[in-house]
Amino acid sequence: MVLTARQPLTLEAFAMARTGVPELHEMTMDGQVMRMRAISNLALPAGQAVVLRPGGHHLMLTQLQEPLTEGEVLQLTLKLRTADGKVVTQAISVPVKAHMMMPSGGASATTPSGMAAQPAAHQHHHGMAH
Ligand SMILES: [Cu+2]
Repeated sequence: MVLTARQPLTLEAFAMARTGVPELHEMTMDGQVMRMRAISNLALPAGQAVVLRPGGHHLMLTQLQEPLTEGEVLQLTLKLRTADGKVVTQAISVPVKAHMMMPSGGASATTPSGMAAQPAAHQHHHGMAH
């Protein structure tokens, strides 16, 4: 997923209906070992495309109540904070891909929050080793 903010925003949280504990994660290499950790927020500088993907920053969907199926469209709500401290929310749709790692053109959406979202599959099950 590529997020491009028109004004400086901070992604603080997100929500999805079927997810128990949605988390923002980042992955870093620690020597030869890929590590994943939760982060409290992610800066989205104005005009800069921030890529969310496996291996980097991603939205982690944990404690899914049912498995994701290819072709379904997830409805996520992003909680963002503006530079002057206001909270804005943005609904985005993310199509589920078979392998969850394939890039996707996807639909793009722009809302009054000044946020353009280009969804690509980025969510993964919490079964991965980390
Ligand atoms: Cu993760």
